Amino acid sequence: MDIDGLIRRALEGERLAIARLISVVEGGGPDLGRVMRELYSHTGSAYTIGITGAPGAGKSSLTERLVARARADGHKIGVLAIDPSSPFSGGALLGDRVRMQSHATDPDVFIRSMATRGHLGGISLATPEAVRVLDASGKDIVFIETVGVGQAEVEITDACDSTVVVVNPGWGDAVQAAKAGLMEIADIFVVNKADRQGTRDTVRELRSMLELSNAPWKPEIVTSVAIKGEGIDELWTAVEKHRGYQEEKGLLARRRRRRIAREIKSIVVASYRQRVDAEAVDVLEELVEEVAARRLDPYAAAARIRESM
Ligand SMILES: Nc1nc2c(ncn2[C@@H]2O[C@H](COP(=O)(O)OP(=O)(O)O)[C@@H](O)[C@H]2O)c(=O)[nH]1
Ligand SMILES: [Mg+2]
Repeated sequence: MDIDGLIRRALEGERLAIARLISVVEGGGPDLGRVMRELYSHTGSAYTIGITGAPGAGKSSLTERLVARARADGHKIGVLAIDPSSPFSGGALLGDRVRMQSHATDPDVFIRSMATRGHLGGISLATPEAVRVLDASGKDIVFIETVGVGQAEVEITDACDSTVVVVNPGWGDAVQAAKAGLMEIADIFVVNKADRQGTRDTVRELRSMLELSNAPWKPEIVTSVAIKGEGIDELWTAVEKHRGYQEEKGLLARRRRRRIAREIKSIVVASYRQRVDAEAVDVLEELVEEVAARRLDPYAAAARIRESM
């Protein structure tokens, strides 16, 4: 199937075409620029919700419930489960896929686990591109599940319209979330596995940490038992409230502009890296000799490469 055909069919919402375009995005191949050019004018209606937290916190279970909740309101849904730690495995998230199977026959739910195969900009560039494919294909809510450890992961979550941070009851979970840098990016906290002991302590702990912040939006704290579907309505309401707040105050537009700026810069950096890798090979070898022999310092060598490009 040629790219134009794929794009046309993806715009009509056809699953197979959507899946294949996301693969194009993951691969970061030569068609990427064209795909983005064709799709971009069809995007802008999807609202993205990041779900992040430690492995096993219940992100997938919550996402599955949220999908059902959002479907009840008639939303069309995309789900991206990001697993940057295993770049070559589609299989790592098999468990997730099995769990998400309750939506498998719903044509208005598209679920996909993602890894960066060859994408130069890494997962932090591939993810917004995949979101655009879903957006252009008519999905108006996109959930992005990612493990909240590591810089790339936090970056991805930070690039969503609303960010939900999942923690579990138990001494120190809130502290761990804070250490991972999740305190700053959380718009909503959910203490999942509230069927376990210590839920109230964790809520209290989160609340006292949040008191230190003087940001205008005070993140809501919700409790849930994802496996029983408890707390899902409250969580969804909290997300919608955050969305409403941002839209009302003009914050969503500002957040998206910041994100666009960051994305453009990442694309430039990625393309420079590609050029340096491709074009500087020969001259690099010579320069290494010069630098090793102390005839040139590394900064001067870098300047020569820049001039030669
Ligand atoms: N007791 C309890 N277990 C849960 C709850 N939510 C999820 N789990 C279980 O926790 C495990 C990890 O859940 P999963 O959704 O895969 O977490 P993820 O790694 O964050 O995506 C699974 O065995 C779930 O069945 C909950 O509210 N209570
Ligand atoms: Mg998961």
